[in-house]
Amino acid sequence: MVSKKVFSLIMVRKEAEILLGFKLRGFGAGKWNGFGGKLEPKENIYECALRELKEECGLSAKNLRQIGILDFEFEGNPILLEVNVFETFSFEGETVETDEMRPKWFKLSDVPFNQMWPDDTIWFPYMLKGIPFRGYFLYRGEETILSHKINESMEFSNVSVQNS
Ligand code: 8OG
Repeated sequence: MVSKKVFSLIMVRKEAEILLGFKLRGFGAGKWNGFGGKLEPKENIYECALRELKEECGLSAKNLRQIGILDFEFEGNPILLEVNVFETFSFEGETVETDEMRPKWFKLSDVPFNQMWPDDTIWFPYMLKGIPFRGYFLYRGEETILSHKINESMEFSNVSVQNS
């Protein structure tokens, strides 16, 4: 039987920089990535994104824009992953290193793609141009993309965050 796990991923941005975290443990350890994690029971995907951002790097986002959905399949594994990708340019707090992530701002010209998930090179250009996207990737292990497709998507809805 095929089942699906749902995740959030937030990209925190300034005009010419992006905040990434070096993942210190768990799935994707040793890679730079945005912040996020698995949807918990009784929360929606926006609550999940906000909670994970706060837990992993100490920042509170003041609004979130969903920019994409990525579906992942891993060869030989019946569990599909759905990653809901958000961006924010509006946030509060100071970044802190946690036991899971070491945050660092990168210039957009200096994003360390060779130490990131290989699919990131494919969907970052959509994010940077402000084009919503929907992608599918079939992986062998964590480094090889066997096939993929990516398309422009309809706009997703925007949320402003109250009292956070
Ligand atoms: O809870 P945990 O840290 O294990 O959640 C995994 C995080 O990694 C979650 O934010 C979703 C994200 N993620 C994947 N696959 C990929 C991928 O291929 N590229 C990027 N950029 N992020 C991914 O699970």
